[in-house]
Amino acid sequence: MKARTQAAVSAEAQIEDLLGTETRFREERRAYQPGLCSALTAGRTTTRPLDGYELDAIKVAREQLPFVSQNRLVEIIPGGQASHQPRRLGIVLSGGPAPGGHNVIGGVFEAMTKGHPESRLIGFLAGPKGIITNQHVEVTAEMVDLHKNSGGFHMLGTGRDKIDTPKKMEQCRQTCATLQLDGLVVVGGDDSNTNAAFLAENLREMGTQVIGIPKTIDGDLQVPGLLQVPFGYHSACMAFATEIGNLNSDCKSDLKYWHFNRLMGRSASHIALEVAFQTHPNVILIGEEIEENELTIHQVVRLIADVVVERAQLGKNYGTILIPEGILEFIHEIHVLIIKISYIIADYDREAHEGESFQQLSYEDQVQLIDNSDIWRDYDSRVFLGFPSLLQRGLMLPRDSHGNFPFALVNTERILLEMVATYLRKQRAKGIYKGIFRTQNHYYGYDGRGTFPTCFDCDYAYNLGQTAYSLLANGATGYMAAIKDLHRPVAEWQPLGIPLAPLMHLEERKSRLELVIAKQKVDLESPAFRFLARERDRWALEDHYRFPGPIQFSGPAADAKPISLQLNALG
Ligand code: FBP
Repeated sequence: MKARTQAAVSAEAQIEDLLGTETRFREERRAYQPGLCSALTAGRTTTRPLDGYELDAIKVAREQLPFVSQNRLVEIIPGGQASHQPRRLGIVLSGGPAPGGHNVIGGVFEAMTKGHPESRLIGFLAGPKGIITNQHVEVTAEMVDLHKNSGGFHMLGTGRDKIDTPKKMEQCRQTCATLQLDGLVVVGGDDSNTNAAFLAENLREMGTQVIGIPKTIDGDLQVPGLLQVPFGYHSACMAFATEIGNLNSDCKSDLKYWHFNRLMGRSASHIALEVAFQTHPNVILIGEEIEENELTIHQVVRLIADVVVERAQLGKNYGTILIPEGILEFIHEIHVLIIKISYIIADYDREAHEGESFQQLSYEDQVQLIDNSDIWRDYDSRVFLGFPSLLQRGLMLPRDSHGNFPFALVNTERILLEMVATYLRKQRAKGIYKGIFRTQNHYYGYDGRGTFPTCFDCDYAYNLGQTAYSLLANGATGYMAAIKDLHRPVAEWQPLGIPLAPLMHLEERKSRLELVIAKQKVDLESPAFRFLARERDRWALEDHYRFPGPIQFSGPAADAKPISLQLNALG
């Protein structure tokens, strides 16, 4: 009887082991202790101005952010008298998830409790909305431990709310006053750090300091010479590269398919660039280059089709193609229509009665409304009607709360694939193309955003959290925490406070010019891009595929860093 009970218990334990949510891998990742740069290991730090970089705020930023626009670039060094009284800090995760977010929370938590064990960290739920509506939890050591080195933002959740009205700002002020916060850490991309700058300006008098943290898998939050990449970029790129490497392996084996792969990255093509270095695809589109060369969508289609035709002549009817999801923004005729339609939508929604909106109109009525608009020319209609219907409908999709176009929801890879197929049919009729064009299309985005962070991102995010605390302890507000020299070993990383105001420019959003943090596009003069330009013809025709395999967490490949970052550091 006793033996049977023991057997039942052991079977239960085995079942729990097999079906429980706690995996061995997760347990093992939790045991990893991120490295800390030497400037932060002592605990006590001070800030000092860092000269040699031009960071000037534009006039509108000086007018709208009179206090925080006076900030100067600072570096953090050991020593000093930074006060370590008990602190009450808030933290919010904002925008799309990026691997490493939980380590930012861990970094802030460890630094502040090391500073004073009675310090408290308040985590706002579901993004900025959590501050506006005062939805929060207190972050505990157990929560930090449980989520250490894990992907996603699920400890607190996230959201894309914009703090863009006096009412919402007042609600944030009230929340910070009620919770008696002396500091707030905003983890996010360009839009969230824009929120951070305005919060810093508005919460200053009540004594709540605000620090932003550079996050986005898109890689476009950069400051030349000071911030090479935001956290999350490396992990997402590696997750995508694993998949593309696997497709390289598959298509090279059964020689049958052309794989059209769209990669996330709303605007700039940084992700596609890094994944290209990791995998050596046959075709890679870089939006910034398309813009520079003023290519039309038909020329982009030709660019792909020419490689398909050339490879067919070599008997290769297979290959991999990388398409950045933001590519449409860089094709002039499409970009113009995106801006005009965004303007018309924003205008309509502003004037609409309660409960009505552009999105509630039928597609036919939407097209009619656009056609009737003063800013819509006959030429625009001709361009619009010349697009495949998938693209026409995509252009009408609802913009997000910041007015951004939802590139993630447009099947650009399918649109291009169909246009390439049409073009190849014509080439076949002319006797130019004699190959077989069988295709598969894929989209990699949300999967990579949720991956486990690479060791690089674990370390990086943890150091950013510690840097944010250090800036707060030194009285800073209106700064973005950053780490310089990421291509060097962790111990040599240099923590910084970059003033937010000089990173801002005026951008058309919801039919108005708004002051927002500027996205950094791929620099066509950068060493990384020049290496790509040198190598890609070879990748097009030879099968020079690279198979990076899954993200490595131990062994010699565990300390890998983005290849593009390292190429740029070579100068
Ligand atoms: P962040 O800039 O907030 O980090 O988000 C970037 C991103 O992941 C883009 O790559 C993608 O286009 C977009 O978010 C998708 O947004 P959503 O999560 O709203 O679908």
